[in-house]
Amino acid sequence: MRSRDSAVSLMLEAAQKEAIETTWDRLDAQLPQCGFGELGVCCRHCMQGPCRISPFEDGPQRGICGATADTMVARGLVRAIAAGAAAHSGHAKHLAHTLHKWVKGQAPDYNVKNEAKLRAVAARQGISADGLSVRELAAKVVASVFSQFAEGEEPLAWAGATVTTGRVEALAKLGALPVGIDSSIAEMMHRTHLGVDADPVNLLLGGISCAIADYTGCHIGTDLADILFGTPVPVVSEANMGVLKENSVNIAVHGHNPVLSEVIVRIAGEMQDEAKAAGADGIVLVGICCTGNEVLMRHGIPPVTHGVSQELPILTGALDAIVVDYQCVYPSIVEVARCYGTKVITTMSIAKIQGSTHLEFVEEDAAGKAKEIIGVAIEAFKARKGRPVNIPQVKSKVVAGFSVEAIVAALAKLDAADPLKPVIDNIVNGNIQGVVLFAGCNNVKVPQDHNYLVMAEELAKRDVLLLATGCGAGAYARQGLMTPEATEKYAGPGLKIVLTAIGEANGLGGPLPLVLHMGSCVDNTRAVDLTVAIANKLGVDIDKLPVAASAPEFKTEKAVAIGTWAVASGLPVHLGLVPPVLGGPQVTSILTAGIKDLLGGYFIVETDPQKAAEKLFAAIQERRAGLGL
Ligand code: BF8
Ligand code: SF4
Repeated sequence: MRSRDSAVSLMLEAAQKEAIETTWDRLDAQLPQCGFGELGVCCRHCMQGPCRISPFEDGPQRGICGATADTMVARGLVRAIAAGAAAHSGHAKHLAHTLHKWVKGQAPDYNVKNEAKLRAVAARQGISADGLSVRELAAKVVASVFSQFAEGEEPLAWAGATVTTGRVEALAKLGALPVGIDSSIAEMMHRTHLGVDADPVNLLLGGISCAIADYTGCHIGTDLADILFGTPVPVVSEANMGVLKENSVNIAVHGHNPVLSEVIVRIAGEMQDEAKAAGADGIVLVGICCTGNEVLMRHGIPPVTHGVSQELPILTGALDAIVVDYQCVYPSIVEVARCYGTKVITTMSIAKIQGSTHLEFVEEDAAGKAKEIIGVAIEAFKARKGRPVNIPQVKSKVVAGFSVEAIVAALAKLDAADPLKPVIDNIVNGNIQGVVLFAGCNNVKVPQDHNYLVMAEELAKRDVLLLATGCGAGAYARQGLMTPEATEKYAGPGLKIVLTAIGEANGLGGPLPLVLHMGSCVDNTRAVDLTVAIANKLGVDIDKLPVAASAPEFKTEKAVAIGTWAVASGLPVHLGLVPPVLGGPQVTSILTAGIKDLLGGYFIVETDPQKAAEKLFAAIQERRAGLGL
């Protein structure tokens, strides 16, 4: 089985019939994958290499420079964290520059859509708003953001202000509080160069520090997106390929940053008549990956697919354009698109793909660029009109939009004076056993969505409250688990009581969805905010709470960075694939055991999703016992 998603399975059959190569075919062509790489014991950090460490005693045990297996494994891992941090914080920096351009009057298509969030973020960061206009206050917030990237001398203020004081102290004790996002990334590149840091323990501590830099970038990304585009509130939509419409101009937005897609959403609304003039019923906008999450959360734009299956909506023959920004965009979409007349439009100077159409996006003329992009899609529709399409009639209802603000507002309907109290009371009385955040990607090595589904069903049955972000949220959206109906079907009795009480207090006439969609991958920080609020209210640190995270099908370096900061924040973190560390016994033991004594969090590696759910539930029970529950 390649996927649990029936739309994906149908499209894979079509791919086979039409001899279209997909990511699954390319995995097959790669097999068997390199055993040294899988264990993390190959190194190309200098031109004397590549060096490999033999898993057998009679083979080489050191690289040419003398690096051991643990050194190689640790260096590889922390470089992955640095790359993830560079990606997330590049995204955050892009938002900061957009807000900065608006401050300077150079980005007329943007605005501070959520002044309350701007004020809340400023207050949290100790920025006085006294006597300032919105623009002046935004300028101060932007300056504060830029200071987080620079070469500082103080620990990152945006991290310090958003976690518990206990976390700050625990990280400070380890010397793992970064002083600048960019400097932290650069330092990891320095330390992993030939002949610098060879101590695996020291490298891992550096990796944790860099992961905190990643967290800071993610948090900035979420804060600024909310300020510019609004904080999500619950929204009902649909997910999967059945949302495409034969006689509409179908446009997918793909990548991560809402800077472009937000404007496309607005301009698509304004260009419906132009689409109709071209003979279409209108424009249907859909999302892929985290750009899709961003526009689902804020506008109810339906996600069409995620991650590993991103080539497949093209095979419907109905997709007129895929507009991409950056991250997680497979270059192969251009090859598939060629066969179906779909236009792949790249928009960022740092992310081009040969064979695509490049329309460089600039914030100074965002609406103009969006019009140009949608115009290309309308032309593609005209060329496609009349050709047969193959749209799988598969789609699910999805209720998304659960920012912390939205969750607190929903809880306030139960207890206006003390909104967190109902959650805490129900954790104490056992109706809610704990909370698990599902994060991360799909990975072609796992049947798509399988681990997510097995684990959610098992944990829900055991009364665990489920949150999700990224392609994990996408999996649950496509599979119908973000609905009240899924709560009725899968939630254990205690969880059902709580989700129903909140839903009914909010006039939904039924429960909240089984899995709460908290947004894109940078929005994992929303889950941290919720956890920190609960920890602070209880007066305990995060590492005592019955809260855990899982990345059951993780893929990217960004996911490695997030997993590491989730551990650093004190959570047990499940990984559903084996990361390339097993060749380094010391590193493996630190990540799965030793780190628990230092930070409370640790990795649980378990490829069997049923066993993984049991292990996470056991971790939750251990913490409940620690709290005397
Ligand atoms: O940032 S979950 S495949 S799309 S990395 Fe990428 Fe992974 Fe999807 Fe979003 Ni996150
Ligand atoms: Fe080999 Fe050392 Fe160079 Fe890596 S850094 S390639 S282990 S010589």
